[in-house]
Amino acid sequence: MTRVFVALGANLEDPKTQLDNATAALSALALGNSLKVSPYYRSAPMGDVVQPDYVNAVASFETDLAPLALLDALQQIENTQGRVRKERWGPRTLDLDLLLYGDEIIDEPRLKVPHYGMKERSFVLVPLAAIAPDLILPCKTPLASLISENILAELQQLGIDH
Ligand code: A4P
Ligand code: MG
Repeated sequence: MTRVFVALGANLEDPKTQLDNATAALSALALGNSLKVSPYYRSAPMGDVVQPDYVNAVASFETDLAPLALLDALQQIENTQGRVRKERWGPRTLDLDLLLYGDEIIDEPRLKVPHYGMKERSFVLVPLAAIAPDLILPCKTPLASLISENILAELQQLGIDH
């Protein structure tokens, strides 16, 4: 049994309903009542594609599925909710990214875990902290320090003379 974390994102066709439907589908994958879902957050689109704002969240649950079987299940949920894969970083009805699979580091053609973008994305880190504030990543970095680093990266510190 492994605790996993999944990022949810949607920016087409009533994103909030997409996330409601996705969390209902994830609860069917979760062992017992292990599912936790963060609040939903509105975020400006990352990247250069002009597209609507996103609604983002993070869910966590325990599973007996192996990593690739879990990826298959997540992609099945995306497909059921009308996901059409077109341009990279383009708009989507639902994106489910596997952020963490326990403490495992996975490097396979179809699956890289931890998810490559998670450490730089406030719309992932903040919902993650809402359900797992004390989380430590497999690289041993505490989630809380990643959030501080992200905030600092967005602010430019001036010199000390003032
Ligand atoms: N793949 C490898 N590792 C993973 C993993 N850990 N989880 C492979 C899920 N999939 C993984 O993904 C492409 C392939 O990545 C999959 O077939 C799988 O085998 P995809 O979901 O088909 O394509 P994508 O989502 O367009 O690409 P990608 O790189 O996942 O996009 P991102 O990085 O997820 O960016 N702005 C805001 N504010 N909020 C967002 O949620 N999301 C994106 C998408 C852009 N801008 C955004 C947001
Ligand atoms: Mg994706």
